[in-house]
Amino acid sequence: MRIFRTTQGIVIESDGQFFLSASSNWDSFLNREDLFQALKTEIQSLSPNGDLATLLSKETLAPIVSQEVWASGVTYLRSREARMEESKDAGGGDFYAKVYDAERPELFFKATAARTVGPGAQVLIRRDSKWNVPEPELTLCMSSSGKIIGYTIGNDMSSRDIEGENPLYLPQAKSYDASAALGPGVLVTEEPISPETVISIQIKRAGQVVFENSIQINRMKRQLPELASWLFRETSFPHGVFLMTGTGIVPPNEFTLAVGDEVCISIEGIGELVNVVGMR
Ligand code: DO4
Ligand code: MG
Repeated sequence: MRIFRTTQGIVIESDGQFFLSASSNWDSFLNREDLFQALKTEIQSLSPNGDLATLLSKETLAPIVSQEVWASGVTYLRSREARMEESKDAGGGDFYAKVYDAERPELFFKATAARTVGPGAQVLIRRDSKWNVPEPELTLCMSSSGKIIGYTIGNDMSSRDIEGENPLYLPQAKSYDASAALGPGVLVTEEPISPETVISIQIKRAGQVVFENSIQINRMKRQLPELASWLFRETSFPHGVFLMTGTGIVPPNEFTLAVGDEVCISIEGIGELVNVVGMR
């Protein structure tokens, strides 16, 4: 099942049928340990409405209201390699090798809802950066009790020159207005997502594909419940939280995003998150 936050209310999709939920409060709707069962029960009392499919293509909002967005880093070998290369002049490369092998993962605060955009909205690159990339990441949706209740697509927009200059600049490289995109909806499953699930990204410039790649989530060094349980150590999330799980796809070093690029990230079972790159 998938759930979508839209301008017209909360839409539940089940087996290709669309239902408008009776609930209008995203925070309380989402933050339920038994979300899958609750959705199954709710749709029994609702009538399917085919018009909602059309609504979804234009009116879907980021699936976030009061939740925070956190992110994991250096969870795939490709991310470890890329960070070590970009920070070699700063002598920071060693940190990335160490965190890849350490028991404690890298976890960082990424964004509030106000700095997160949804499908179709602009993601921004910083004016003071010359090297920017999208990071396509499977994103966990977790309840306040720490349970993984669903999955969405995340784009952890990153300024590689700022991050590479000094690891202490990470918050500036990662967290700024419209630096995070989430959506389109949240996939809610009874069983954990399959490790064979593929994440793909395609970047188009003036209609031409300038970068594309894919990876399976089983290439991740860490387990999803492991990342989830580290996040909840000594930290509470009264409305639940989104956790980006790191990127396994980094474009070659000569690639940087440009204003007007279209970034399309897809994850099997969840859908497609499309955003255009802008600058203020
Ligand atoms: O350590 C820097 C950030 C890593 C990250 O965002 C990733 O691996 O996805
Ligand atoms: Mg990332």
